Amino acid sequence: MAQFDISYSPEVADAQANGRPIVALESTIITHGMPYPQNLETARRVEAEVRDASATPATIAVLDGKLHVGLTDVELEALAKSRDVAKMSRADLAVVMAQGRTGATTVAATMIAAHLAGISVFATGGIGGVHKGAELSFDISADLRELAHTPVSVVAAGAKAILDLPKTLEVLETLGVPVIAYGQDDFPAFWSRSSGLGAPLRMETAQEIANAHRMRAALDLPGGQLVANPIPAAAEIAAEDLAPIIAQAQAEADAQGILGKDVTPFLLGRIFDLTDGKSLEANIALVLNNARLAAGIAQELSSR
Ligand code: PSU
Ligand code: MN
Repeated sequence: MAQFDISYSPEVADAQANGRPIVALESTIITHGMPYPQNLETARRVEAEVRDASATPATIAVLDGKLHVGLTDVELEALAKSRDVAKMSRADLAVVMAQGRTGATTVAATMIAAHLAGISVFATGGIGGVHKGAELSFDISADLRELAHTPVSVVAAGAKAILDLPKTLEVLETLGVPVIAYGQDDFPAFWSRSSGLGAPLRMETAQEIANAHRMRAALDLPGGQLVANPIPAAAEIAAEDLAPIIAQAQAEADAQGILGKDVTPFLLGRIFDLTDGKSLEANIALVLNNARLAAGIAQELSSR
């Protein structure tokens, strides 16, 4: 039998020993979602935001084959600077570990690791979803199936507007994933507060979200919840300003034959260039906002 140990950071081990709230954080956003040095700066700020909200951050990654739940600052910096890090979803996690390689976790792989570590709440930017043209490419993120499978509540600013959002919501419904908009009726679209689509569910407080998380477990239903937290108004980019930029980035991806795992990082990188970095500022603001709400949910879950 293959064996593995989880390597916990001292901070996370301490929180676990004392039953304090913990928020899982992904690492693909660091290695594939943002350029250096903003990726490192953001990762540190997100961790600080979780601490300020009285919870403990657990950034998750595989370093030289070892699954880490919580990174030291030295490890975080090394990861943010490294070049050939694998982007790991459910399919890749065991392979990268068995081969002793280094990999960053997507939403799907972060959920798996968080659950193994007994962590119920996870904050990120945006989840993967159904890509535009999926009826031909079949490109549907493994994040969606993971939400149906693994009991972690994921706080995200909706799904990126580079995706086909109506199809993403349909697949989530088919998979039985609760999609809960926080404090508004509309499903948010990452850089913009509204996608123009209604969210299936709405909640106003972290406590309600925690209660629904517990009730799902009590009913023995597999899977987690998607908590869709709109970007703060001051940081949003209007959907109509972004639409032509997204269309251009998508056209370039198609023309260059970008496929599979490379699609999301390619589109994010082009949108960063085409907005002169404005998309990144919005991205940072929304991740911080999600970290705060996730810490509140983690508080509520640990207070019983
Ligand atoms: N959100 C971001 N930047 C990212 C991602 C999300 O702001 O880089 C990553 C997440 O790790 C997500 C992944 O799980 O993109 C989805 O990739 P794919 O579409 O290949 O499943
Ligand atoms: Mn994909």
